[in-house]
Amino acid sequence: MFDQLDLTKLIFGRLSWEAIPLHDPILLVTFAAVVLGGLSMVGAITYFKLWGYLWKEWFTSIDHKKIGIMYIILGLVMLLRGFADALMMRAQQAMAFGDNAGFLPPHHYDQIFTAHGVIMIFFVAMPLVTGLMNFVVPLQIGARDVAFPFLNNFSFWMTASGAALVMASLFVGEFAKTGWLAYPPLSGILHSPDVGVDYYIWSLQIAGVGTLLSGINLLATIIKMRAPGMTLMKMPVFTWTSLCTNVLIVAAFPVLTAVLGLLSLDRYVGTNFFTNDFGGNAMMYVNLIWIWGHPEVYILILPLFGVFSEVVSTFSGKKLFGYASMVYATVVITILSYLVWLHHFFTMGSGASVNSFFGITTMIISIPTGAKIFNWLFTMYKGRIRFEVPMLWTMGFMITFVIGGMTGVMLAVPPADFVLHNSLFLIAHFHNVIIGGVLFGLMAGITYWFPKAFGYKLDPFWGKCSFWFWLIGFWVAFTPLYILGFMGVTRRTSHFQDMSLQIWFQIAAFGAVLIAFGIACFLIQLVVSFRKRESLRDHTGDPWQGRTLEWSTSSPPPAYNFAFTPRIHDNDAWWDMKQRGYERPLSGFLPIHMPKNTGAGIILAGLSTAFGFTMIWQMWLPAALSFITLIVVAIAHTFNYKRDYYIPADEVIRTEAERTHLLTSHV
Ligand SMILES: [Cu+2]
Repeated sequence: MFDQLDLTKLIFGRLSWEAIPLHDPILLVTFAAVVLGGLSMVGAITYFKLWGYLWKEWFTSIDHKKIGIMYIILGLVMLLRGFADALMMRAQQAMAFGDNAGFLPPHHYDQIFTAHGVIMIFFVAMPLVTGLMNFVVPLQIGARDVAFPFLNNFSFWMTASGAALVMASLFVGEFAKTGWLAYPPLSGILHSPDVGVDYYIWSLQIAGVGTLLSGINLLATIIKMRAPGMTLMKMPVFTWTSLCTNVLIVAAFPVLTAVLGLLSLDRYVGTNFFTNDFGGNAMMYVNLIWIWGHPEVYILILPLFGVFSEVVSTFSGKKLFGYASMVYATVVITILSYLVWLHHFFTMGSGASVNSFFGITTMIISIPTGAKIFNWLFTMYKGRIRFEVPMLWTMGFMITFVIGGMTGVMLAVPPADFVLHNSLFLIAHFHNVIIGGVLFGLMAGITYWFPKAFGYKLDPFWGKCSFWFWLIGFWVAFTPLYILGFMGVTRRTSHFQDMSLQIWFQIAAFGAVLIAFGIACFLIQLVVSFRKRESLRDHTGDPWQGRTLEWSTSSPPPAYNFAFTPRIHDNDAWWDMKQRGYERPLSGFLPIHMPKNTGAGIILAGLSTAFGFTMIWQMWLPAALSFITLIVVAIAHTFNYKRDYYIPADEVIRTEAERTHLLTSHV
């Protein structure tokens, strides 16, 4: 029935040796570097016999603290890749003028700005934000873990799988050349017949499942697993912003899954949802993807608004000003973030009335955001401010983000947007709010909760270096883009004729180098802190005199978080407990019921990666095989009844005694 040719086609599909980019020197060097780096890492792990430890203690862990840390490691690794793309773009744009074509051919440049956007949003910002929420929220609400620990592990590995597919596209085939949102008809099969857009679709679909499941998980956790007494208006602000973020994730990510699903149908089976003919409508894709896209930017920033509230209150030594208005502002932003998506394409020609509606809703969002800024300032007012590193990132955020917000309001005015749409002004604006808001917030949050996770603080000297390089680097890199945008220079251009513009791109490139120093200082900070961990150790569990519940546990907290579920009386639960003269219980401990680690999550995600890869290359037989195996393993896992155990009471007693000794012997 099948001759030799058919069978090879069914097995290997479009995959062939040509898919390996041996012709491209840049990719070849990167390939060699990555293989070398990968091999030495595998070698080191094997040499130090760490595979068993990594598998048992980390890869199969269902502990929210470890999963949170793994998300953050994934985000930081992908930050290096995403930033390498940024450096290449800046270098190309600084040199490609007049006769000089630069070092990146146009199709390679297109892949780089597409990969940069996709990686920074989906595989840097999302994992870092999800990692912070995963680590902190259960500790802040007095819970032992998230609602669905196994699902949490699986969600992480699905996110990592999506990242693996994007990385694979660097060396096998190519990535999309469409921009980070893959607008059709360019992303349709007619204009993008290669595997690039399929890599884009499958990596986001697989990671999207992980994000949606972790959204459901955290939502159920916050709604159902708060300690007694912690009513909604007694929840810490970070937990509130996480709640709203996960509501947005559950409401918005299915739209992304659906629109990418429709695009896949157009590409695989020739439907006409987004084509130029047969009744297709590309603008429907643009509407749908921004109905996800704009809530997405608030999914990213809201948790960091929560971080800033925690940091400002702690380092001002004062209760957060306007707790209730902070909560209401968060809820209002959450609702409004769903009503502004069309500001991304005022130029679609939908008419003055529609544009005015979306312009006004967009401007209104700045009101609750402004309320937050004023609440932080009033918290600092007359506070005893300690300029620790998390507080520096927070103050850098306030200045940078407010300016970014103002340029956002400018773009929300449709006539102004008609001039500035898709110019470098827009690029400067969204980097202004994403770097100034999301990145600065993540750095503040990581530095703030690092001692809780690892038991020692990060070295403040290198922390301050990283902060100042990032802050100055940001303004040096993006101010020229605001100016070039006003001059009408469009985004995504790999070569220029007008020599007078070159100086601005060279300044911007220098700014990017300063940011590179900021990243290097952060990596040095991690290494130096690890080496100096004894002198930086936090013996109190409360290194910053925090106010919320996570600071009541030791650093790092025990696997079960709390031996006794605390009783809550105030949104600053720990502060309130300290005022009430909280005594650590030394007796009455019971065995603690815990879920077991499991390898099912990483195995199912691995099978999903195989399915995605084989679908990208149309290797139908292996695709069918991996899909069937995936289903079989998922069903088999439901029959694994031995999925929990008890920590015996005497082990709890021993752990608590150790920690109480640790906590009290250094008072
Ligand atoms: Cu938007």
